[in-house]
Amino acid sequence: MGATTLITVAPTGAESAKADVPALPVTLDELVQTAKECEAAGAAVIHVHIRDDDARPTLDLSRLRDTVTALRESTGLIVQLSTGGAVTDPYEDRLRVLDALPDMCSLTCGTVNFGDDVFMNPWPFMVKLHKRAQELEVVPEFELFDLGQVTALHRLLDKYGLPYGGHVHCDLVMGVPGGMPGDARTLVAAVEALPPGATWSATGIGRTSLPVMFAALSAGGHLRVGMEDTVTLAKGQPVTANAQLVVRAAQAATLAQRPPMSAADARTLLNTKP
Ligand code: KMH
Ligand code: ZN
Repeated sequence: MGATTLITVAPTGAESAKADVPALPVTLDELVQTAKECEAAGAAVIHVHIRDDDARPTLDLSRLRDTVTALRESTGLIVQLSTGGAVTDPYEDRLRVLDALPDMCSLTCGTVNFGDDVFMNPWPFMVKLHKRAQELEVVPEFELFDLGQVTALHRLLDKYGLPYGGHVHCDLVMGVPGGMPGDARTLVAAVEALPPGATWSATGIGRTSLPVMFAALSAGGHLRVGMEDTVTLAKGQPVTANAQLVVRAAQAATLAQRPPMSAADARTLLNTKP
């Protein structure tokens, strides 16, 4: 098998309002439909934030459980629940997300300014998430918004050991106002600092989406795309379906001679629970 590219789709996020972005999938039906389209377009992992009946971000456990079940019934995608939630979510709710027993969870490796807000991830919370994910056999994706967070990841692994499955997978989240910029030289610096043997994807927020995608492909990385991270294809051209972003990523990966990885191969790479 030749080299392939793991594509993660992050279809919803917690930041955009449905009223502003009508194509955002916010109901379970919309999410499942999006997931099917994105799987057909080449995604292997889905990074999930859910909404309540008023389309506001929620970490309601029973909704999360229903979401995991529905995505597993309708797709072969690896289901990754966000433990980041919205910037206003309390730590206990974010930790409880793991009780929905997804295949994967996000685990951000430090606090970062997040536009006008602060995304809080203090060390004791990181440790709690890491230990709970080990206990429940959920594979974390370590989210890195800044170079200092790479150092925190090393410290976490040194002190508390490898995650469930024994493999370290990271996602560089670039271009957040307050985090590392979305450019090639920063991407290379972050990748060079990762733990040996780690695999990684990268995503660029907003207008850094394409530069980060091309930098990641040329540096041998994987890709994350989706309306959580960008809601336009180009200036003045709104995304009308997440699958458009996945199709574009799959085309770029194929052009780079590393076509999309199947979900089955991604399960083997990430060592998610069978
Ligand atoms: N919504 C952001 C505050 C994650 O999913 O783990 C955090 C976020 C990261 O989206
Ligand atoms: Zn997220």
